[in-house]
Amino acid sequence: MAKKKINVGMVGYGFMGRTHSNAFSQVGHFFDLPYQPVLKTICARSADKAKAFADQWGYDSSVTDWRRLVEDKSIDLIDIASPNDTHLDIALAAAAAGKMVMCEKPLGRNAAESRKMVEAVEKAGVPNMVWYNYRRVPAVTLAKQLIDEGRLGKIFHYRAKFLQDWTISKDLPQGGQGLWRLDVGVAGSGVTGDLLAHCIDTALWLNGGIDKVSGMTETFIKERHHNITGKTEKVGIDDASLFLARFDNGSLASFEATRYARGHKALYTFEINGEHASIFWDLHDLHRLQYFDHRDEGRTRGWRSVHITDGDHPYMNKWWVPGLQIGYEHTFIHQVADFLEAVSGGQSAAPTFRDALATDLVTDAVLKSARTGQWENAKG
Ligand code: SOE
Repeated sequence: MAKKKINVGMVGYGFMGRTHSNAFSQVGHFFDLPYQPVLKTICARSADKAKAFADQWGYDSSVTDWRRLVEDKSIDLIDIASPNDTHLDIALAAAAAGKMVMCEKPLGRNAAESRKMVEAVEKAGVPNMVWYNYRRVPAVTLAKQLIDEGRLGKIFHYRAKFLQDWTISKDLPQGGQGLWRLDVGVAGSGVTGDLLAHCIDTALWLNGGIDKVSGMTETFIKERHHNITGKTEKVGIDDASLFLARFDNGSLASFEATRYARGHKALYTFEINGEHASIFWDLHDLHRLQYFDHRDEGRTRGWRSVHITDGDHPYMNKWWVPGLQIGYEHTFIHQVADFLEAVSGGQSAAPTFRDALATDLVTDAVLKSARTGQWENAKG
């Protein structure tokens, strides 16, 4: 049976424009879905770059103003993969035009922006989703299944970190393509919104709501050359951000993110300790889930390193044969697959804009706590 086409208008052609475009292109090859995404129009500020991206990825056309996507009646879905300061206006206009909306994380530069976006998509009743892709690493999805089945028992501890090292040089400028993450006006915050947000999204999904946080941030390099203004300017982002948290289920947590951990490129790890069992996961070894179960027979009890490549592991029956790994880009493909499945039932797929607002409320609370030195409410 012919599949119904979903015409995609993509805003942004950077790292995330590529991961999303790849996901839309690949999903129909591996997942049997009622819908087939079509790469219709790419939008980027530079006409040449937009055209080159369209040619490379197979978009039908390119434009330089995202409003053209919103006005285009043939476009069903607008995907926002442009810098954080563009998310709000595009999402509001797309929802008002009745388009489905997907948005790269973090949803807003702060929770106030995210709240407006949630109101817009809910008022319009349009399917929506935010690209917190790590939920769809098969090992992470398996962790969710094990927790939901009660295998860990009561959870005592949640520990997460996301470490990078790419901004240590004081000569690295802020602002502009590739470096807007260092410009607070564009990004909203530093590692809190960029990296901790991933850890928080996963944590809220796996372990439930966060009640209170106590945070600490630091900006190690105070001034940097600004690529747009051409001047040396104060750095407004947090370079490192750490916080303690209490979850609603009574568990205690610690979170850490930094771009100053020399030797680490994208070391996202989490460990969860429960009454009966513990789980550990590491993005650098993403196809493995470490699992310890105290109920195992004592003489052979120990940490198991489960290779998440078998057909009964989440998503893996869509890929190769048991034992063969998949990687980072597949998490985005899984996300599109789940979204299209949800859309066929008139639903959104998680994390929805509302789910992502919950993450932004936590990141806002962490930044506030870092300023006040107090524990802060993480639910707004
Ligand atoms: C930052 O370097 C970054 O690209 C984040 O923006 C992504 O969300 C993360 O997945 C990898 O690191």
